[in-house]
Amino acid sequence: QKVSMIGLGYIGLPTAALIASRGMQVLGVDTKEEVVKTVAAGTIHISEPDLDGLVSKVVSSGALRTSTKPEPADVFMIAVPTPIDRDNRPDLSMVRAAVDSITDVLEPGNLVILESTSPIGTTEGIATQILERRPDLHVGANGKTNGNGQTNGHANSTINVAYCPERVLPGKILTELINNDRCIGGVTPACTRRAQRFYKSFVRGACVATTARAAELVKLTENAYRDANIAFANELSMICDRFDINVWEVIDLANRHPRVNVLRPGPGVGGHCIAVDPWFIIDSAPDLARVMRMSREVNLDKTQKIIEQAEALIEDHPYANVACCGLAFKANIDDLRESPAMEVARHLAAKYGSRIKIVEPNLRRPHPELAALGVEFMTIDEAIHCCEIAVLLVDHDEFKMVPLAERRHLDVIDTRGVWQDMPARA
Ligand code: SAJ
Repeated sequence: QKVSMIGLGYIGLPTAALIASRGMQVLGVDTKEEVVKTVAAGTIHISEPDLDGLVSKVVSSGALRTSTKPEPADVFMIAVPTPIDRDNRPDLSMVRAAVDSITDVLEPGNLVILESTSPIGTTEGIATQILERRPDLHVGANGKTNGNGQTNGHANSTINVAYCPERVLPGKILTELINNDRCIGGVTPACTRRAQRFYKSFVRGACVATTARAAELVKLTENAYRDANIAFANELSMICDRFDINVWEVIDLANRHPRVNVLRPGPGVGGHCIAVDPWFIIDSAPDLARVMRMSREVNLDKTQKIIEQAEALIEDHPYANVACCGLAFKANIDDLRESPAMEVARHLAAKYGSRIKIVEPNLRRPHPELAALGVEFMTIDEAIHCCEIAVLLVDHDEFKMVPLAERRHLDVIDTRGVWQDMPARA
């Protein structure tokens, strides 16, 4: 089979490389010339364990090629960004452009799969968009189909359109791509069956059939559910703060109940999924998605609360240097997207300038985001020695390993509960 992957980002590139390693001919398509050139040279532009070796192997064997323009293929997979705009409304312009780019090369029998996180109805919209420009085609109609998923009557003009969300965790993408269960929803049952057969050729997890609309909502539900659970923990941390109760102890004790599992509070929720996806549901049903909206608001408020706490502590110590420990959106990665830690650091750096020292052990210099902060970047050991205040923003392993004796002198705001052995602040 020939596969065209539209979008060579965090999901598209690993998926393209994995499929290529399973004996399929893959064309990776990206509008960015630089990405196309980087991958064509067998190298990668994102950081993900083991991906460099796999890409280099499939490029040198010829199984993965790249281009800025799609070519005819059997399967077209779309994995482009679906961000939200300033009003928290989904921006589907990249999906629409991707569909436009493949419409002219589509041939009967082709399968078009959307993997990008998308609002309910997007996949049906893709089918409509294609048919508007290609009235010669039909989308796998319900009814009797032959062995190829093609509907009798339109056997020579049928294409299939389906949605199959990615659900992989950054840092474990290659393993999770193979082992995670997938939910697959076609715009018709025939489309679902065709897409299911495709995924079964490289996925070890179950490939469960559903409708396109349900599959779209499944993906959004997973991340909205996690956002709501984190919001509960963050809300609890703010309540504990008001009553001067240790939130980590409360959670630890409450979680001893067999049916309670409170997640961990933090400086807010980051990453390109959990902080974004709930808005897709809220935008579709603003009158009904009340818990989801409130959860988003609580998690955003939590970042502001940490900024206020840090400011109050810094104002109390006018000559103190301040270590901002961690910038990534979660532990042991270098990803700064939507990172609440970055937001706190940016704010403090703008207000207190050279008094702020930044520690992010997972980022190599030079990094444009760091340069933009305009403050000194140092190791955790250096920061601890030159600072009197520490704002711990990410639970990186490097921070967990600092012994109490070395940080006893610090005034700490510990947003992740990593340094709970510190004596209480006066
Ligand atoms: N966080 C907390 N407290 C917790 C757990 C997480 O504050 O107890 C914060 C993290 O620090 C981080 C944010 O939440 O800022 C998100 O981190 P995460 O590890 O929960 O999730 P992501 O964004 O790395 O990946 C999620 C995953 N979704 C779910 O777990 C439901 C992943 O499976 C998805 O594939 C991914 O989103 C995606 O691409 O949608």
